[in-house]
Amino acid sequence: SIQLHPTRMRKLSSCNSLDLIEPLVSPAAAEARVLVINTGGTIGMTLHDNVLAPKANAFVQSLRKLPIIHDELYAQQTCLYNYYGSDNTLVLPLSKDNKRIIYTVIEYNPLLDSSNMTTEDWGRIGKDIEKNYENFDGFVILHGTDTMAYTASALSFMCEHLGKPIILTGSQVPIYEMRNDGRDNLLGALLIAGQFVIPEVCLYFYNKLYRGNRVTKVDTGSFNAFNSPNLAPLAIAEVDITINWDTVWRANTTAKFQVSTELNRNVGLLRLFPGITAATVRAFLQPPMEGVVLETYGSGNAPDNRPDLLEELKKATDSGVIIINCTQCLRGTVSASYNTGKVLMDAGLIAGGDMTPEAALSKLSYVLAKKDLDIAAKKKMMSQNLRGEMSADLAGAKLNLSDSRFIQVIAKSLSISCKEELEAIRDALTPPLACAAAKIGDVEALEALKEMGSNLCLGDYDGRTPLHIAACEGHLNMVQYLLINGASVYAKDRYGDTPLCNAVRFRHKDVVQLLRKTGAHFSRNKLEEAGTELCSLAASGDLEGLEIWNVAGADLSKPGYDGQTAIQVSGVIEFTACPEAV
Ligand code: ASN
Repeated sequence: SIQLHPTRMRKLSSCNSLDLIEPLVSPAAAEARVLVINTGGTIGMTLHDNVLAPKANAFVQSLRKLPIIHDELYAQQTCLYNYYGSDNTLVLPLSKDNKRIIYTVIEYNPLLDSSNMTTEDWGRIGKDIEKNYENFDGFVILHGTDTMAYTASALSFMCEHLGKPIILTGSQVPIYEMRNDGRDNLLGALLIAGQFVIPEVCLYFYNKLYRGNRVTKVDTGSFNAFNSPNLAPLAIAEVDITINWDTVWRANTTAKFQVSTELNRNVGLLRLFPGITAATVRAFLQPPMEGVVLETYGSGNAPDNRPDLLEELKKATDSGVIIINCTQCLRGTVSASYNTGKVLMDAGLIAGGDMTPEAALSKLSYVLAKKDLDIAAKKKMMSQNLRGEMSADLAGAKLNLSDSRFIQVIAKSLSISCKEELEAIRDALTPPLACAAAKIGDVEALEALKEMGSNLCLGDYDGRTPLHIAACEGHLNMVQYLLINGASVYAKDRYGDTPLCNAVRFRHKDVVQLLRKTGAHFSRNKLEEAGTELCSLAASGDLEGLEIWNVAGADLSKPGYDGQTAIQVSGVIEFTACPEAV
């Protein structure tokens, strides 16, 4: 808990109303400091000529008169104004948890209707937070509701390695009116920012705290104006303020907080509609466009009978424009369930998961501004979960190990924390996960596992390595990937089988050839015992089987248990020794 600032304690002795201090300032009275940045919005608007517009230099004065928002007596008794040297520092009444939240309001000039916000304004907010980061426990941004979801999303990306709460709020009705939602919203935001270390950019509205990059404005007339369709609120303020700590996002670094104000403005949102012309799409994708969020139908679909459209998209992605596929639906994720979705992936689009278009757009703007990254790295970053803006869809994967998405999801979600326990879980989980990825030939999933530091040579509970599994399934590219990444051709499972034995058993000639090239061979024993098996293949006329054995290095002139060789049994076949076998 934060104690009353010692310097202020000292100053108290020179305060005029010293006689009143004693009962209020006990050493246990914890204080927290919050910086409020008032950027504008309805919360501070008044009517002019019958329309609402921001009113400058009036906000703090009116807060001062609201006892639920400011405790003037405490301020006087503790010399608040003297100490902070200005009258824009106010204090909330004592909270239920015995905390005093002292907040300083800075007001932007001009105050903006949020429809007037630009990326420069986002940068200004970011810089002001950075400048004051160490002096405050939390930050509240007063902002118009119209573009609050965009600002919240953008700030979530711009604020790197964030460790303190930044909460955007505002209102539907000005705080100056009798019935308004501004007071409650401001109060809730201040209480949370001052009392809970939620290291995220959040949005607080109508008793709920949301992750900022998950919200969208859904109502023009209701106090319940925001919705976070794909993520439950981080906190609910009812009788008590209940924080959903399991959902709170944490940066997995020890790096220092910084704000990246570089944003790329050559980005755009394009909403598909039936009958959209290729000319419209072409015009939209013209240079200098660098990143586009394509708002598609349903689970990420577009017409698959419109080669003209698809060609425009493909041309753009080929020339380096990053296009993110996000759904027009309020809730849910894009997935490759339909051919109408697959055609977009084929055209080079990146799946946006369940990101809101606001989050996807500001993420693009942030990622595209990274000068030290090449296009491949930027694309990769766009498909990664940077600040909790997209879900790991565990439910959709139905906890099925043969679903490649599940493996990727596990890999990704395990890598978001740096705790030692998680490393232990990773080490325990990754061998079977790598085997499952090998089974379905999902090289990307294996890459994800490798990136998080997994050893791809480890075997499962039966000692079966990913290479064994890939050899059984005949996934040539997977075998190749594993070999390049250090898998051993000599690994034996609990039955004594090597990947070569497996590839022969399931008759994957190309895999056998590749393993042989890498030095795989049957053991002397196995070669000794092979005669009988070869004879039985010969007896049933199984030429393919014999050929595989031959490629694997078996000697067809080895006699079986009765002294006969496979060649004698079949009578006709002639095999030349496989070149790799020599
Ligand atoms: N037009 C206002 C704004 O976004 C709407 C609001 O704040 N409720 O600034």
